[in-house]
Amino acid sequence: MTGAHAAWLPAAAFRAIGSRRSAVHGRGLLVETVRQELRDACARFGGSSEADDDAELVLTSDTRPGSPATDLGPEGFTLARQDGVTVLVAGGPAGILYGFFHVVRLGEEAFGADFPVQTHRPAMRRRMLDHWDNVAVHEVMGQVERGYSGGSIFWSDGALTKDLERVRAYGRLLAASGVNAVSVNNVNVHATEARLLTDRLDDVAALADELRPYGIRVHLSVDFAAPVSVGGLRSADPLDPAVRQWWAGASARVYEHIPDFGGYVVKADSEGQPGPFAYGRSHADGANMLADALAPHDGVVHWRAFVYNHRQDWRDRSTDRARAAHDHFAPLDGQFRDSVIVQVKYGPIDFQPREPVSPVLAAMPNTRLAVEVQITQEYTGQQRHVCYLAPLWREVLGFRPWRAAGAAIAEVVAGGGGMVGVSNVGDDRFWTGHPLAQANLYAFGRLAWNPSLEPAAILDEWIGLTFARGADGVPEQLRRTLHAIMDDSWRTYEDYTAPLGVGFMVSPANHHYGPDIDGYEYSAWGTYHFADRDGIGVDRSLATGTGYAAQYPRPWSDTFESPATCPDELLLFFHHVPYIHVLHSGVTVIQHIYDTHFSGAERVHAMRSSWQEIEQADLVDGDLYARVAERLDEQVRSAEEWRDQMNAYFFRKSGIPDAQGRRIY
Ligand code: GCW
Repeated sequence: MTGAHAAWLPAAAFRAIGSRRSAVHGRGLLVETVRQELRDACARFGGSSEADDDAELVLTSDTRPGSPATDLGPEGFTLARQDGVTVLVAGGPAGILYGFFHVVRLGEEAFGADFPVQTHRPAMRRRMLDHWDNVAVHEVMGQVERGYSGGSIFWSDGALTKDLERVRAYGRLLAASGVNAVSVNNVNVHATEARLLTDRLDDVAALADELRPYGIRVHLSVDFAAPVSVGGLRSADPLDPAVRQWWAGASARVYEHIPDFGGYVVKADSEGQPGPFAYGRSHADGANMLADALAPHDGVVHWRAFVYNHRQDWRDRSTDRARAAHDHFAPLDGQFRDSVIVQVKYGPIDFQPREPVSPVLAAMPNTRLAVEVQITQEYTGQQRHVCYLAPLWREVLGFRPWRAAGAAIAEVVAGGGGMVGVSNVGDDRFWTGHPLAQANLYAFGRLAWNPSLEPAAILDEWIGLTFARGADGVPEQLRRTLHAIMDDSWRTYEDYTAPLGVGFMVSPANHHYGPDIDGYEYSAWGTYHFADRDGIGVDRSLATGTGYAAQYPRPWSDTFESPATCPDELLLFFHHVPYIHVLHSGVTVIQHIYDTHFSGAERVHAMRSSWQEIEQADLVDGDLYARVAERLDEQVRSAEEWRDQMNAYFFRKSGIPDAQGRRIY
């Protein structure tokens, strides 16, 4: 493996375990993985990994029916101090694996005399990463669609990567964060990638072999039209018996190659991808057909709800992209097979830094739902900007569509399809381009495992592991500085980009980077802000707008319906208001725009200064320091560009000066 950064598993993180005597009981692949981990750690730090009688750490499982560990499920475990020994009892081999990495995370703490009993089990059974990786470099999208970390770690030059060690190291990192499923190709399935399902199955099997020892199942994005594009049939109609038979045969072959294959991911009738609409069939027909093909093998279908008209006429004010997923999917509730997971983007539009939580997540009680987030920072700074996303995801997971009366989103998806994140990893030495973006990948896994973790606490774990040095752990100054830079970086990003939930305003060039306020205003994509000389925002109320607000259950539909009750941060998503509209915060919309853009850009300057202090104190490796420093320079430049374009644009539209008389161009 070509010198990849250790991320959150540097050797130093294994000191507490590696310097002790330990024993692991049990058999099977995952237990062997842990055994090898222990051996490696002990070889480095002088402990012993086969200390049967005098172990200080014992890892075992208890799968007898009715035992407390079994009740925790196959991935759960308890951890306790018993007579001076730290004992981990898991509900199965996977629990030993996750428990082991939990002990790594705890370090010395796990061996303290007053260590309290802990029990852990994942809130969500499905914790999945989608890679938008292409096997063959795509002429427009490159190798990784919306990838900001170099090429794919799975594919290179149209073939399987030669660096399978790197794939294994990735699996190891993911297991240590809690992820247990990976889809290895782009949801936009091009010609070469469609064949992963057929004559290129060996490649997928090779990836599965590397990821399996870390408890990760491999999934594939498939072309809904595969019976035509690779199967030579004339139709892909989901109700056509020949088509159904084709999928059954193809799926059986997949399982011959990969017995623990996870299932299919499908983007259908979306942004030009084929789907059941071409045959006059519903999305339930399409998804169920695939579910039936996978049923004998216990696989699942992740069917994406990201379906909308991407050829809209901007003149047409009656079509609202935000409504689309709910309009298409809510009426289908109850029609999907149990092995279909409807995968819903967290917001109704497209991974903007601020969107309301998708109402689809509250509209399908009889369907297994997964919430999809974007770890790769397409709209949040493209791994050139520091933008720690856990606070955003935490808000989504904690949102209660029925207020106190009902479940939070985390509970809605826990019993169904769990959480899916679009991966931010590439073949870059730091995995994620921006080294601090590793925290987003780590936080994704941790939140999918336990959605009630605090973002700052997750960040603290990540810092403690990633920057572990000698026996003393992480220098306090480094810890403090990283929190200062990262904790609120999402809100900072929100502040200097599109205001109050209105979204987009990014460059419509294929990259989506940097400000272009009217870039999408007259486009076909359905993402408009409607700024004129008097005001800005999209009227999505039921009374006078597109009616989107009414897609929420009460009382949220009422809350969003009126500007008087709509939360400030979403005001322009739901309403078109005058610039002089006074927010709940007490300032006008126009003054809010000026204030947040000045203060946001200023905070980015402060982030850069904080980072510079790290160098003076020599607290991180030189190349990591330099990579972050270079990206912070770009973030400062870009935040100033955003600030100046936004302020100038809205000053020119409104003619209203900044109350504080700051410089507007
Ligand atoms: O955010 C948009 C991206 C597309 C992506 C699409 C999707 C994979 O700009 O690149 O396509 O969403 O989620 O399917």
